Amino acid sequence: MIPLEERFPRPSVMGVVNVTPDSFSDGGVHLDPEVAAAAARRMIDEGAAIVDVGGESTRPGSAGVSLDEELRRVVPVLELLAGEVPVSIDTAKAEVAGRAIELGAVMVNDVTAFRGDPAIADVVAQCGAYVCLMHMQGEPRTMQVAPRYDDVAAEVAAFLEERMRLAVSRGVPEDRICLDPGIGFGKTVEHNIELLRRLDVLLALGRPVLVGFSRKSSLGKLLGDPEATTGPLPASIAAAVAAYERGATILRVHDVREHVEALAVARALA
Ligand code: HH2
Repeated sequence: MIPLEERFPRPSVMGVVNVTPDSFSDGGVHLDPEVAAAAARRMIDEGAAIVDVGGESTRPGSAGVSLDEELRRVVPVLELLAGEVPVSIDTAKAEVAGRAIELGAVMVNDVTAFRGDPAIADVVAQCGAYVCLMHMQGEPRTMQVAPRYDDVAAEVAAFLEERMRLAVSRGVPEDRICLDPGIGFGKTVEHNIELLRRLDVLLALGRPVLVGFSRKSSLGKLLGDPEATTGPLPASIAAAVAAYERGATILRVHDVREHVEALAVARALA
């Protein structure tokens, strides 16, 4: 298996396909497996390097779903994609990750960085998948109540370094790992901004960085609405281009075509 940085050169776009009724920006849109699979294929046609299929919302306040329900949502989509499309499975459950890899997924995107279900490390190691390890302070149900850090960039980097060491000790080769600051996961607007400004602190860990700022509420708040729960497309594109220019490799986005076009120009001008 080639290193992640060769398989996903900078910048690569990851398209988001949430097979959920309650995701913060696209809940219910892709609940029908046919619709979800068609969206995934369209995203690849539009230039995404990979699509991230998820059956559990991690929006602020969400409580999680059962294993059976998560499998019921994502398995039909993966069956329809039939291994013809590069897929990342957005899950914290070992069983979902294993089933998804059997059905052709090449990456496991675990927003708990192997804390939710430690057995997921063995699945990733044994099946030879790529993995994204993400930082989150707290858990989705409560993470936005009062996020607090002394030095957000240093603390996020220390956490990701520890999780990466653990993954390697469990048999996951380092060159299959990418790291994610977890924009909006137990972070205020200011924390998210600082993480992007100081992305070099994460890059110093030596692994490709994935950033998911697309549609997140911090963007709407930055534009002046303190009650915003989402952010608009132009703001998402600006954040993705800024993240790319600061060194991010994979940009996780909902609106693939627009981001691919913006990043192609940013790359040409870099
Ligand atoms: N953000 C979300 C979900 N998964 N995974 C990674 N690695 N990085 C992220 O920033 C990230 C993620 C939240 O976005 P979305 O999937 O659109 O919403 P929801 O969790 O409500 O389904």
